[in-house]
Amino acid sequence: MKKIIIAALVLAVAALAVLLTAGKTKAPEPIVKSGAIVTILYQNNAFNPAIVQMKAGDTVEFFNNHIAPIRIHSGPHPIHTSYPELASGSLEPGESYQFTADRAGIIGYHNHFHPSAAGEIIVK
Ligand SMILES: [Cu+2]
Repeated sequence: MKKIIIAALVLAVAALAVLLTAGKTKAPEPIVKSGAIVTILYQNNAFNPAIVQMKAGDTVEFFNNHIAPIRIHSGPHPIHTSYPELASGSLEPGESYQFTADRAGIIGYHNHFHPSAAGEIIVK
Protein backbone atom coordinates (compact mmCIF):
# COMPACT_ATOMS: atom_id res chain seq x y z
CA MET A 1 0.00 0.00 0.00
CA LYS A 2 2.83 2.42 0.91
CA LYS A 3 4.50 1.75 -2.45
CA ILE A 4 1.34 2.73 -4.31
CA ILE A 5 1.03 5.99 -2.35
CA ILE A 6 4.71 6.82 -2.95
CA ALA A 7 4.35 6.04 -6.67
CA ALA A 8 1.27 8.27 -6.88
CA LEU A 9 3.13 11.11 -5.12
CA VAL A 10 6.11 10.75 -7.49
CA LEU A 11 3.77 10.88 -10.48
CA ALA A 12 1.96 13.93 -9.08
CA VAL A 13 5.25 15.78 -8.51
CA ALA A 14 6.44 14.86 -12.01
CA ALA A 15 3.16 16.07 -13.55
CA LEU A 16 3.37 19.33 -11.59
CA ALA A 17 6.97 19.86 -12.76
CA VAL A 18 5.90 19.36 -16.40
CA LEU A 19 3.02 21.83 -15.98
CA LEU A 20 5.24 24.48 -14.38
CA THR A 21 7.94 24.07 -17.02
CA ALA A 22 5.36 24.30 -19.81
CA GLY A 23 4.02 27.51 -18.29
CA LYS A 24 7.47 29.08 -18.14
CA THR A 25 8.45 28.27 -21.70
CA LYS A 26 5.15 29.50 -23.20
CA ALA A 27 5.60 32.52 -25.48
CA PRO A 28 4.08 35.76 -24.14
CA GLU A 29 0.71 36.75 -25.54
CA PRO A 30 1.01 39.43 -28.24
CA ILE A 31 -0.50 42.80 -27.38
CA VAL A 32 -3.08 43.55 -30.04
CA LYS A 33 -2.90 47.21 -30.92
CA SER A 34 -4.95 47.29 -34.08
CA GLY A 35 -8.60 46.53 -34.58
CA ALA A 36 -9.57 47.84 -31.14
CA ILE A 37 -13.19 48.84 -30.64
CA VAL A 38 -14.17 51.79 -28.48
CA THR A 39 -17.86 51.86 -27.54
CA ILE A 40 -19.81 55.09 -27.10
CA LEU A 41 -23.25 54.78 -25.51
CA TYR A 42 -26.04 57.18 -26.38
CA GLN A 43 -28.57 57.64 -23.59
CA ASN A 44 -30.72 60.55 -22.29
CA ASN A 45 -29.59 62.65 -25.26
CA ALA A 46 -25.91 62.42 -24.40
CA PHE A 47 -22.92 60.43 -25.61
CA ASN A 48 -20.87 58.59 -23.00
CA PRO A 49 -17.96 58.97 -23.25
CA ALA A 50 -18.46 61.97 -25.52
CA ILE A 51 -14.76 62.37 -26.31
CA VAL A 52 -12.66 59.35 -27.24
CA GLN A 53 -9.12 58.99 -28.50
CA MET A 54 -8.03 56.23 -30.84
CA LYS A 55 -5.56 55.37 -33.58
CA ALA A 56 -6.27 55.42 -37.30
CA GLY A 57 -7.62 51.98 -38.14
CA ASP A 58 -9.34 51.52 -34.78
CA THR A 59 -13.11 51.29 -34.67
CA VAL A 60 -15.61 53.25 -32.65
CA GLU A 61 -19.03 51.73 -32.03
CA PHE A 62 -22.02 53.94 -31.32
CA PHE A 63 -24.72 52.08 -29.41
CA ASN A 64 -28.19 53.57 -29.14
CA ASN A 65 -29.31 52.96 -25.55
CA HIS A 66 -31.88 55.76 -25.82
CA ILE A 67 -35.68 55.64 -26.14
CA ALA A 68 -35.74 57.17 -29.63
CA PRO A 69 -33.86 56.73 -32.91
CA ILE A 70 -30.56 58.57 -33.40
CA ARG A 71 -28.46 59.41 -36.45
CA ILE A 72 -24.72 60.00 -36.14
CA HIS A 73 -22.95 62.46 -38.43
CA SER A 74 -19.77 64.51 -38.45
CA GLY A 75 -20.05 68.28 -38.08
CA PRO A 76 -21.04 70.83 -38.91
CA HIS A 77 -24.78 70.31 -38.60
CA PRO A 78 -26.69 70.15 -40.91
CA ILE A 79 -24.24 69.70 -43.81
CA HIS A 80 -21.85 67.12 -42.25
CA THR A 81 -18.94 67.91 -44.55
CA SER A 82 -16.01 67.56 -42.13
CA TYR A 83 -15.96 63.73 -42.30
CA PRO A 84 -18.76 62.56 -44.64
CA GLU A 85 -17.86 58.86 -44.17
CA LEU A 86 -19.20 59.11 -40.61
CA ALA A 87 -22.91 58.61 -41.34
CA SER A 88 -24.87 55.99 -39.42
CA GLY A 89 -28.28 56.29 -40.97
CA SER A 90 -31.16 56.01 -38.52
CA LEU A 91 -30.33 53.79 -35.53
CA GLU A 92 -33.29 52.42 -33.60
CA PRO A 93 -33.00 51.82 -29.84
CA GLY A 94 -30.77 48.79 -29.32
CA GLU A 95 -28.98 49.19 -32.65
CA SER A 96 -25.33 50.09 -33.11
CA TYR A 97 -23.10 51.51 -35.80
CA GLN A 98 -19.37 50.92 -36.24
CA PHE A 99 -17.07 53.49 -37.77
CA THR A 100 -13.37 53.13 -38.55
CA ALA A 101 -11.39 56.33 -38.96
CA ASP A 102 -8.67 55.96 -41.61
CA ARG A 103 -6.79 59.22 -41.02
CA ALA A 104 -5.58 61.31 -38.12
CA GLY A 105 -7.52 64.33 -36.98
CA ILE A 106 -10.30 65.50 -34.69
CA ILE A 107 -13.74 64.44 -35.85
CA GLY A 108 -16.62 66.34 -34.30
CA TYR A 109 -19.84 64.34 -34.34
CA HIS A 110 -23.44 64.76 -33.19
CA ASN A 111 -26.87 63.15 -33.18
CA HIS A 112 -28.51 64.71 -36.22
CA PHE A 113 -31.96 64.33 -34.58
CA HIS A 114 -30.73 66.22 -31.47
CA PRO A 115 -27.69 68.27 -32.61
CA SER A 116 -26.79 69.65 -29.18
CA ALA A 117 -25.79 66.08 -28.25
CA ALA A 118 -22.25 66.05 -29.60
CA GLY A 119 -18.72 64.80 -29.05
CA GLU A 120 -15.30 64.32 -30.59
CA ILE A 121 -13.25 61.40 -31.87
CA ILE A 122 -9.56 62.23 -31.63
CA VAL A 123 -7.65 60.06 -34.12
CA LYS A 124 -3.87 59.93 -33.60
CU1 LIG B 1 -26.62 67.04 -38.32
